Amino acid sequence: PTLKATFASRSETATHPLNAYLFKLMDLKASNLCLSADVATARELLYFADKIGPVIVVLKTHYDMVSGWDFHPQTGTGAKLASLARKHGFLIFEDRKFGDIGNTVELQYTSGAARIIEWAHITNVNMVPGKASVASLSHAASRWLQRRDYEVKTSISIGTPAISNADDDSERSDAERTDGSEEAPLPDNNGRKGSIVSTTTVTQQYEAVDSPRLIKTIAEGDDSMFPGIEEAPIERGLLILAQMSSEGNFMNKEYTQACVEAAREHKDFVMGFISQETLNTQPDDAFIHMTPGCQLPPQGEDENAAVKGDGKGQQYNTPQKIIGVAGADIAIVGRGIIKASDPEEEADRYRSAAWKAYTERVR
Ligand code: BMP
Repeated sequence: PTLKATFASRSETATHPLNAYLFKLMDLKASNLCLSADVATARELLYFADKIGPVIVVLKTHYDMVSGWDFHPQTGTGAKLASLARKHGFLIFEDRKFGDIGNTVELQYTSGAARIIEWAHITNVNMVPGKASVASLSHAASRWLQRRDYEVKTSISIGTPAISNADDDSERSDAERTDGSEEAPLPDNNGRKGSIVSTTTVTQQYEAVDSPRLIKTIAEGDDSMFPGIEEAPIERGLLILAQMSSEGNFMNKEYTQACVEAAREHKDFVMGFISQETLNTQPDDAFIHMTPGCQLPPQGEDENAAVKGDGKGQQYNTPQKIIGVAGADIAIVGRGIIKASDPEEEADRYRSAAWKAYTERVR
């Protein structure tokens, strides 16, 4: 039912606020391209986010392959990505593929060092353990939103005690320093502020950090926000991994159908699917579909010629096949862009091919 509908019209009828935003962004940027930023260092990740940001609508991350990821909630890699997302106009999608019992995925989503929920607008789930994992992630997201609302209403001040250990140390007289080193000491029971009590306080204050305000802080004085669109809504969204691009995967029709059912049961949280084709079959299905396993033949060759796999199980289709024939909405491209000799130019070649497939589809 959505094959002929334009992204602009789907923005109007979307049930999920992030879909409404994303479809509008796609229309505005003339882009249905997602960059899969599969790089080994945080430096490269931020480099690509900044360079390719202008031509994409989603930046997909695998934070767990990135070394040098800075976990600081206010100044770390997640916060920097969020700031770039605002500047260039794209959503951040952490391709975490949660796949465990409900209680575990809730904790993995909201806590730990990475605190994915704080910086990723979108994440995804591998529904093998059952539908409960979707319900649990949804529950975790609404609790997170409630806590944020509460914090905004009561305006808890954030403060910076977590990073003020170094300052505390510098306030001490040299005689008090143990070894004269520049390093801030870890909190311990002997330190002036390093008691167990203050460690707990620091943890609580980390808990109180909320990303929209921190994004604003980072972006303050930065008027280069992507023009024509407001900041992304604070809501969080989920994609269900319903089909895979890899050879011999075990996601059969029945499994895919169960994913669709789970999505329909959680429309307020599930934006859509990672799939190889559109899965919107009922009149009121309004899901978005993002498809990996996408490459173009080398420049100068027939744009619609078949592309070989990567020899490690990955299979590729062209944007024309993915968007034009299979009816997906967003093409996800990793190495096709990242490994190109000119990634910026290549990203625009992908954007243009995927957009052409879309415009021809809705014509
Ligand atoms: P590439 O374009 O370099 O092949 O990268 C594809 C990206 O999409 C990888 O990050 C991979 O983890 C992801 N992916 C995929 O390839 N197939 C799927 O079915 C689901 C994925 O998330």
